[in-house]
Amino acid sequence: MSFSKYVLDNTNKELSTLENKEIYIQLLNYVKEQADKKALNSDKKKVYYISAEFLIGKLLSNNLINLGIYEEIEKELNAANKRLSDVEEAELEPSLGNGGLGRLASCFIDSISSLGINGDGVGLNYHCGLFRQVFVKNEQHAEPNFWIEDSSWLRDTDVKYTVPFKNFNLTSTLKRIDVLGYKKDTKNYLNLFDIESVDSSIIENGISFDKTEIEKNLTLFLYPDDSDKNGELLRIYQQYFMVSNAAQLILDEAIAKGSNVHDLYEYAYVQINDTHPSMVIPELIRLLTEKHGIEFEEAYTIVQKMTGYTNHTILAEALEKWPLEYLEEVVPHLVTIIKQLDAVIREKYEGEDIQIIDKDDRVHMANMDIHFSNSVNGVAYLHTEILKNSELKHFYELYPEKFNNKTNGITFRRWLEFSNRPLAAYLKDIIGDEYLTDATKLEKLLAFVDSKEVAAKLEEIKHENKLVLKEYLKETQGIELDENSIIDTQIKRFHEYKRQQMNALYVIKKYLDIKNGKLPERKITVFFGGKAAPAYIIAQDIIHLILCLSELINNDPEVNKYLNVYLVENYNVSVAEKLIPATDISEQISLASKEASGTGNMKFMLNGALTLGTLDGANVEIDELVGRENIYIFGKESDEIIKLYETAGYVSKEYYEKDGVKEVVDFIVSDDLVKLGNKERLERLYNELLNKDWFMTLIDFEEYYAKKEEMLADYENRELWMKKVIANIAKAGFFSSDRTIAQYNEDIWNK
Ligand code: RUG
Repeated sequence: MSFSKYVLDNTNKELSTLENKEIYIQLLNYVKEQADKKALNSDKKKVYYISAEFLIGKLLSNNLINLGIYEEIEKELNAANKRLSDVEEAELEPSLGNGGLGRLASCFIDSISSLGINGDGVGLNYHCGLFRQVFVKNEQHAEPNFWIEDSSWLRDTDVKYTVPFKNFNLTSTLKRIDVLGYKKDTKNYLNLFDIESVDSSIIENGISFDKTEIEKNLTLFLYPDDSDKNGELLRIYQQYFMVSNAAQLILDEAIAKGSNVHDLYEYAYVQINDTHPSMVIPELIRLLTEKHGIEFEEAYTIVQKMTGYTNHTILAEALEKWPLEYLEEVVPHLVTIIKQLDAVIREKYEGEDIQIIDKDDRVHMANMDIHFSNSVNGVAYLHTEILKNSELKHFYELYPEKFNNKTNGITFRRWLEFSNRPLAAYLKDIIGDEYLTDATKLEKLLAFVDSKEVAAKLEEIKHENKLVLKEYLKETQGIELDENSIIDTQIKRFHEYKRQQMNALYVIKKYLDIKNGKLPERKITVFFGGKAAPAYIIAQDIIHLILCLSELINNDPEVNKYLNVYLVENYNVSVAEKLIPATDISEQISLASKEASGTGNMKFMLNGALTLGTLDGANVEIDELVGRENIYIFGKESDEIIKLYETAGYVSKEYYEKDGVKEVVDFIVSDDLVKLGNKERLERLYNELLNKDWFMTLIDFEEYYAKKEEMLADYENRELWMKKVIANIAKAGFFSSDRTIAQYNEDIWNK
């Protein structure tokens, strides 16, 4: 039935008479009905991708594309004088994720479904999710981000479990979102556990609330503040709730399919995404022993065969280590199991750094994962090598067979087919549409590297995307973009290792250059986007610096003809979908060795932006694929950086003293800037850069500035630039998450 007919039958109204929000709700129901006709994937073995976050983005268009009805719906809407892009605006973006980790999980469930693999996501249904970012007086403020509406993609189920905590039990409810594969007859689910007693009225100003009221706060926020003990306890409550539900679901589904539990590993595989779901290991063992009467040794052997751990970082602070006494306060029944697992390892292996419980009675979640799973993977080639050769060296020596690399990927359905429709359409014209299911087919584009016609058309598309971004930013953020400027974008969580502060120093240098009469050939617009964790002070200070710079520069008539700087508010998937297709320069400037992979780098390259980056994470693979002539690499390499950390050999002052660096860093505390901002914040950041600079901002600054200048000069050679653009798009196929998932499926889930 056509959509207009569906609308008429359901509302007695013509499509043309409905408001965009009403059309959105009709489309939501229409899609759900189509989804109801699809069977679930049903292979004997099912994959459970457990993750604290799923940064799924809006689902309407993604689902229309995957159902293969996007164009048809667009046509019907146009005929009724409506625009699908306006209807898309009526959907609130789900707030279930934070950054790359959560977006990866979302690309993965899309690819799992698109490849027809039986595999679900499992997580929590946070009502306010990650905070909404607002800027007040050039500072970040956090507000709750309510995103669940009466009509939503969430579906109720009657699945309920009892989750036991030390002092009380909680009953869960399960909500589900359909995960439709690309043009598939089958589907999977994203399972999101929740509690009925959640109560957002306990939120006071901003995002603070009573952290001890677990029955009311458990599923309010993703990553609630954990800077005090109650915050850490709440995280443990959340994590255990997530994995206990997951474990019960896994067992129920396997038993329903005929498992006798001794063979559970033939029915289920659990991918542990980072350490947040690590307690699934002891929880499964607990259920197997206590509920199903299996001996402890057999239980952990079963669990070992059916779990794999993905590491996403080498930063020690992100590898969770829970104090045993906190676990005792929340889940004493799990502590018994964890101690038994610790004893098994202590009996077998010496060496403090590989033990599960350390001498300070902290439980190293990653260590438990590595011992009691059968696969440990990094997320890019370099990252996995660093894990094997340095961070997890002792484990690699024990279990070389467990270690493997799975370079991240992105789904091209969302990051090309939806977010860059003009490019996707043009690619189909010249190389066909096979790239949607076999991304390596993008290489056919290499035949057009020297084509002036293709170059001209791609330039036209970039300009068109800049105009779309311009309209969007004007409406949503009040930003006036100059569509004729070069767009240089750094969008990612705020963290010192990602070095947004180095980019801010570049902006200062450019500002000073312009003031001194050294004018850029063409106007540059620098975009930043991202949130800083509310307890991460220096990251907030970096945001403050950028907002002050933005105010100073954008209001200076001498400068704003040549340079604009914006930090978009509340950066999210929807903003990324507009920014990426319009960008020329992709900033991937982390301190080498620290960015596990990055996935924004892949999205930009696919959308025809050139990378300005260090040899870090997946940049290394981009460099190899496109060749050094098609990428702008600068900075110290990972080996050198790792050595500097080992020898404490970096002294930021030595770099600060160099010509041209001092005046740029000093500008942070100049009168010009301080009068726009908060002196304490700017001084703290300045002192941090001078006296500590743990993530070595200054070590690469000069090279970074020079490389960016080279890039801006190259941009003026349009023929040369467009050749590089074409080469980048053509080589992006490797980074399809379909490839990544096919590798997980073959090497880990069905080994
Ligand atoms: O920082 C990493 C990114 O490099 C990576 O691309 C992404 C997906 O693998 O995961 C990010 N990440 C790591 N997010 N959180 C963590 C540590 O908890």
